[in-house]
Amino acid sequence: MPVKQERIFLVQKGREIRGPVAYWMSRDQRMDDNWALLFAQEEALKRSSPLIVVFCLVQEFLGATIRQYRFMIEGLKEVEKSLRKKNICFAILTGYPEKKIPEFVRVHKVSCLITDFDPLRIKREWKNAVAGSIGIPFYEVDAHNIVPCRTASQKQEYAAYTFRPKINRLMPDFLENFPRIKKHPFAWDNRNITDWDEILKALRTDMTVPEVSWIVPGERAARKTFRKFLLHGLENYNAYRNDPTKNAQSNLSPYFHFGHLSAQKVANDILNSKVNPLSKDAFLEELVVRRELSDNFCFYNPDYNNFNGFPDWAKKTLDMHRKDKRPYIYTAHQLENALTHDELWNAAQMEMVTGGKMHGYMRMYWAKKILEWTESPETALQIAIYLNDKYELDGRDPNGYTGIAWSIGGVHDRAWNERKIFGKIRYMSYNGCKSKFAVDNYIETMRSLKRVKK
Ligand code: FAD
Ligand code: FO1
Repeated sequence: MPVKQERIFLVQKGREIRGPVAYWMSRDQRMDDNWALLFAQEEALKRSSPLIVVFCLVQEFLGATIRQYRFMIEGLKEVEKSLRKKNICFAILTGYPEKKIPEFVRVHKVSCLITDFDPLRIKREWKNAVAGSIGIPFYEVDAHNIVPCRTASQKQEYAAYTFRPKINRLMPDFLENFPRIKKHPFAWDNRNITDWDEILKALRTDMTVPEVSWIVPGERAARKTFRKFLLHGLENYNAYRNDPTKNAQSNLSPYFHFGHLSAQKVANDILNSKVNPLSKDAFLEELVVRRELSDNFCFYNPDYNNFNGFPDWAKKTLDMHRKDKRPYIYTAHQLENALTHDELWNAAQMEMVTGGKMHGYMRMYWAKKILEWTESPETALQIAIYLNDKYELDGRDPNGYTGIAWSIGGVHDRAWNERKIFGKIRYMSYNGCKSKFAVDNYIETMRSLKRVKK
């Protein structure tokens, strides 16, 4: 069953030559359930050519540290092993993709280049630069969204309620089962196995943020985590998902972020499960509507990570309250080290710094307080993004830029009753949290976490 046309975007036509087909893997770092890889194999079989998967490792990526690089590299090692069993070569390049990918295409006479869809600015710059330097057909395949981003909507959606009907109408058509990757009949003779120790040693990334041990990277561990959640966690998701004292979230976001797991595969399995419909709907609302709405926002709004990206009503109301007195003002350093007067906020910051994953409910409170305790919305945005991208395993992701823009700039939200500093941006309070969950237990738990050795 061929990959659906709507998932494939022709970046540039190019001219046909003989040679291997290459999948430039970036966002979807997995072998199974990956439309970009499946399309690349279709193209290679059509040309009776070898199939290569190439990954270009950059030394710096949106503030990532050894915590995220280690997680990613462990996942890539597993991809290389799985591909080798299918007679598909995995090549890792180190350096700038704008240079390294065209060089790879030229040296190995690649006949067709495929990459995966990603709305982030940096990725679109990489792709435009590569397209300008190669003369062969170049495709981009949306392997991240169930409904391809360009198909779901041709414009920035106002909110989940405008996006949801479009997704729900299109989803049945796109929720197909994945064919398996075939053992590839044409071998590529330039095989060399990656020296991963060398790769890790050569990394020039921030080594001060410790790796985490509560989650195992890679496709296999992702599937195992999902199966366990499906069997034991999903049932109570609706009841407890907003309670940070209960471990009721799926913990799948690091796997979705690095592409170790297909959201489409997860959605299919959930729809076929016998779990209580309330939890199924609640989870799919997040996994499909909210997650794919984030790609919509980052794809259609070039200002997804700055004040200009906020809706007009939000910019107006925040502007009107710029001069409001701020009872508390904290520096980035004080916030990073959880040195505020608010023990609940400090606990959330510690959860992120030590564990690399803050509870979803706390992320809203956390970001909104940064708006309240800094001198301007621009400073708040900059600090929230900096901390989120430095410490979260799932950071540097459209979900993050959108989640922060929702919290600070009312993106996908509506106006609420006006108040100091926030204007009509939705407010969240310590007492509001107290009415929802056992705040003291959460604070206690985070206090007991070892402090990150500076
Ligand atoms: P679950 O509750 O189990 O949800 C399952 C999946 O649904 C998630 O993995 C995610 O893919 C999707 N999802 C859930 N909530 C949201 C949401 N609000 N928006 C979009 N998709 C969602 N998510 C990230 O992936 N990376 C980030 O850097 C990130 N930063 C955020 C910052 C702020 C200020 C806010 C308010 C939200 C942020 N989110 C981010 C969204 C959400 O908080 C996380 O996706 C979620 O907590 C991840 O944990 P989970 O996989 O256990 O979630
Ligand atoms: N993608 C790449 O193609 N090359 C990289 O070296 C790379 C590093 C990296 C580090 C941390 C991180 O969170 C993401 C990273 N990514 C890299 C991109 C990632 O795979 C995702 O595509 C995007 O971040 C999600 O949109």
